[in-house]
Amino acid sequence: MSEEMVFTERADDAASVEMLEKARADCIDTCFDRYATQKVHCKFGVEGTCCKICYMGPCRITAKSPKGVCGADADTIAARNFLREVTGGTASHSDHGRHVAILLKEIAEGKKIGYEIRDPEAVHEIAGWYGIETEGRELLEIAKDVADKFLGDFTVQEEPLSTISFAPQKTRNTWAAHGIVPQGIDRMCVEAMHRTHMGVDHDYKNLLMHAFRQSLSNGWGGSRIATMASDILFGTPRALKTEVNLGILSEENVNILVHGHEPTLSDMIAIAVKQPDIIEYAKAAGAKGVTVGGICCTANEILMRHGVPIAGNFLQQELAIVTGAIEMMIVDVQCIMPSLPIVAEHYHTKIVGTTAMAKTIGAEFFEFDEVNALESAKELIKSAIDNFKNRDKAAVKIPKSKESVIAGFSVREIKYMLGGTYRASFRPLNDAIIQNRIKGVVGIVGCNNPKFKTDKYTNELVKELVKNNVLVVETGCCAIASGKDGKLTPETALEYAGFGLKEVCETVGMPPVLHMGSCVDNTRILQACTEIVAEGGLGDSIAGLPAVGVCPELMSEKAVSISCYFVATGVDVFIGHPFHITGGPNVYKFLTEETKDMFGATMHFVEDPIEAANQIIAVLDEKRDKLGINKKYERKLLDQKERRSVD
Ligand code: SF4
Ligand code: MSK
Repeated sequence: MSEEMVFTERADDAASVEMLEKARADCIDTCFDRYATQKVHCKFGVEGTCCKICYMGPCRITAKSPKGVCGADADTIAARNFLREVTGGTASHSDHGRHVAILLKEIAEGKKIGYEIRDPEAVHEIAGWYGIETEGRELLEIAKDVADKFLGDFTVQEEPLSTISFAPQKTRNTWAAHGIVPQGIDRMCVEAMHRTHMGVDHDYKNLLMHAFRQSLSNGWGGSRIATMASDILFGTPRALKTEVNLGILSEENVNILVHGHEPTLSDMIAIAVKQPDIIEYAKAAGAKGVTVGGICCTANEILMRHGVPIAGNFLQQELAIVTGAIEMMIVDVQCIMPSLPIVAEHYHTKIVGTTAMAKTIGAEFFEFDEVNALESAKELIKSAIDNFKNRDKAAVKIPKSKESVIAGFSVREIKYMLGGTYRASFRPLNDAIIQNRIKGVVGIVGCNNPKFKTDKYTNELVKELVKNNVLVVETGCCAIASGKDGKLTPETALEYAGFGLKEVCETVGMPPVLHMGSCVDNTRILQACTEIVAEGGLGDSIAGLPAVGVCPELMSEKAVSISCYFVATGVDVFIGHPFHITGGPNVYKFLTEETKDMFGATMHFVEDPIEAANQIIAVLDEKRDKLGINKKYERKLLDQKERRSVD
């Protein structure tokens, strides 16, 4: 354990600071301590110039040895490494999508009980996008065709990915012009691994163009499928109110946390925990009830659909266990630290893995029975309740901090908020942007990372953007950060927002920072951009919109893939620290400058959030200038005569 750690410099929220202090008192190492021991990072890894693709190496690029044994230079090596990172991200999001799509198909075929299609409207809407016949057909029949379309996009060989057709025509034209229209998701990933094998693709530009092509098969393919299939099965989110941060845990209740990304089991846990027999079982064990909370994006999935409170984001997974009040943490896939069972050893917490492909040493494995999902979820909850008796009350300390949040902003819900049931559309938002009451829309997405003070970048950036009339949409761990910082309520608008944004938020009754879901749900942002273009008045491609993406505390390979598909779609992306590409000068230049001419957007690495806000606003202004709408908004009170002329 590092001695010198100043806890208030490690996290921006009081609950995390309190738990870091408790971890120290309990002699437990967390990722913050381990980071301190790893602080001197390998220069070649940081710069992307270490190659271990073949066994003539590993090779490292230096001034004295500018080429690897095979002759590969720094740009080739950095580009290959970068493409492999993008592949990791695309594969993870897309495999998540595949699992939900397979579940949808099995349900449509009547093979799974306990699950049902909760959003028939979404089945019809999505079938319409694919051109699937719906007239006079049974819901399950249509759903099966939709699931087949989803699954077909993983394996299509020569034809373009069908979900690409959901993008605006002009955006698709750009992809076609640059030869990056993706085929099947699986092929895109396999091809990336082939191209980066020793002795195949050596041209850094060619490699990077495949990174963009493959990332499109994530953003417009795998992730989009994950979101669509989840909306069909678990419901398209509606606005709802709940709470976030470790203070949602209860001393009197059995506390269960769900952590990871896939909602299949956690959604059933959220249902099972409300069943009378489970509540009785908890009472018989001496508890008042059961609290289910979430960590990371599984949390976002069940928050959006059930209002289940969130205990914390990525860097709080260990700190949640340090409360000493968790009976069970149920983990699925992605962003789960292998350290969890080691931290849990100090308390009574059971770590339970539920996915055969994702096992952790020291965690129990529970074979979730999707065929009898509800009963299976109950069995797991009962095992957590049985563990309540083992809680050491003297070891429990639950922070008080928690904040109210309004979440659940799917595209459908945003349109409803803007126009009500009968006039649901993006028209009011487009008008507000055209009138410069709202300067633009910024999507803040992704993780947190112990290299930085947890969530600080996100929190400072959000405040600065909202103050400058920028509507913020968020997903993933950044959305949780804003929730903890009290920014996900309509009242935030009153306190922080600039005049124009405040006016819109007050009229509509929505927060100036909208929680749109988990990290696969970045595709909701792409869908919103598409609908804003279709609504009219803001150009004919996503590249023309005053919209920007931000990934403040990049941690995962998924964030690298996300950054690529946003840029290829024409949305500039700001990232809080550079990718592992700085050792390849041409790679760096290509990604941060040259893509502008191709896609109308590029990557920006900016380490200071206020500086990032200034640069983001400059990008929004530039796009507004091009649209001819960059005029100052002034509130004007009209007299009767002027009103009649407007009518
Ligand atoms: Fe070295 Fe080339 Fe092999 Fe990479 S592919 S390890 S640069 S010899
Ligand atoms: S969980 S990928 S830390 S957002 Fe999606 Fe959070 Fe990033 Fe994992």
